[in-house]
Amino acid sequence: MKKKILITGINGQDGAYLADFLLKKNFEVHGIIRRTSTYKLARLEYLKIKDKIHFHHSELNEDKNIEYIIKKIKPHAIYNLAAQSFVEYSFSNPVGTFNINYLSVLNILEFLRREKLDIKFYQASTSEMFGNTGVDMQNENTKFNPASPYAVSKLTAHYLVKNYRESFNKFFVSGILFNHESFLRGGEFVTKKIIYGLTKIKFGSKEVLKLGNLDSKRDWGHAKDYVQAMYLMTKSKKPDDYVVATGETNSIRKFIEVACSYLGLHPVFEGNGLNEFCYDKKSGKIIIKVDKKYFRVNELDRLKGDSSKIKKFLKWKIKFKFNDLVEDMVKDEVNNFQDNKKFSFFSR
Ligand code: NAP
Ligand code: F7E
Repeated sequence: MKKKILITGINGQDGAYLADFLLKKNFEVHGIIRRTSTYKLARLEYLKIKDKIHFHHSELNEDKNIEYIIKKIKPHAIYNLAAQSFVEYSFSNPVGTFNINYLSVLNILEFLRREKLDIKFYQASTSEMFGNTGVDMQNENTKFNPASPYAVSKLTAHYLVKNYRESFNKFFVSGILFNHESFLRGGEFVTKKIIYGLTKIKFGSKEVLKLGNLDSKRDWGHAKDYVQAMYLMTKSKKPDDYVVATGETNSIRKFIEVACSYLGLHPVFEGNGLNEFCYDKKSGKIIIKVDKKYFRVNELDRLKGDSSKIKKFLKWKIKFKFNDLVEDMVKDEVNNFQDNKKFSFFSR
């Protein structure tokens, strides 16, 4: 009989890639989705796996419903990927963010403990928990200094998972994942926004792409590599927390330059701060402008992860380096444009 897996947030970027990965490993994949007024299964359709998944309906904070679903399926493992995952939005809705990202996690862990259910639990922790650290590379021993309500909500959930593991001898783990991207990334996140916006310009749009802080730096990897790390953590003999990152950091400006190189655009940046803009040397047209609207109340300036632990103990390997990631995102975006923008992952 196939082992059953339950994924919350299955129609998000990571949920879709993880479901695809686990189906290929012959697991029976169950996923929780919530009802929305617009169609939301595009990622699972893009990967051609929608019909292979067993769907269950619930908001993550509908405690009784979630408990019912877990009891009915009795999965081998739960991957908790559902979250209010947009950092910027968490400043305007901290209560909602905390509700989903922390309280819902507490309810699931408490249910597993109370009911003595022997189910492995994976929690989607994040490099945002580090905040501005002042150290070159962040690893499992780096002090946390969260800089947004999102980061605080994730850090409290992270500590909860650790506390339950240590107090009740449970197989509960957290992956501290640095930014990971793909064609399936939500349209509000900066990498997708840049690639989509520049591809649109390449295909003839006169629109100017508006962005915020071009100086902030992130350690960007590919979501396909990172879902493999999630699986390795749940497969390992001993439950533990691991940092997952590429070890390379780049600015938003650099991301734009590399994306332009794959799209055949020639970006030239001029001006400073809020007056900075970028034009295409070949056409002379302005393609990007900095806009105050996209700056954050509190910014996390720079992230660079040290993933030696997972590489050493779980033999995790990276396939996509920074340039490979950008190239892959551009390739898939261009294909989608040529296919009349069949797939869309924009929430607003
Ligand atoms: P994502 O694309 O935003 O997906 C999040 C998923 O959570 C979506 O399917 C969403 O459903 C679901 N969700 C949100 N609120 C919910 C609720 N109240 N009830 C039920 N489902 C709800 O995020 P992702 O990039 O795949 O990330 C997956 C997880 O990893 C998240 O927990 C995120 O915080 C964390 N993380 C991400 C990164 C990264 O760089 N991608 C790095 C570190 C950690 P709808 O589609 O219906 O909105
Ligand atoms: O911002 C800057 C922005 O929204 C990255 C989530 O998956 O990764 C993600 O969080 C940087 C920030 O991702 C725009 O100020 C400039 O410095 O793409 P982002 P994030 O905030 O790093 C972590 C690991 C998670 O856990 C989260 O769930 O880009 N930036 N201009 C901009 N950002 C956005 N969104 N839009 C802009 O126009």
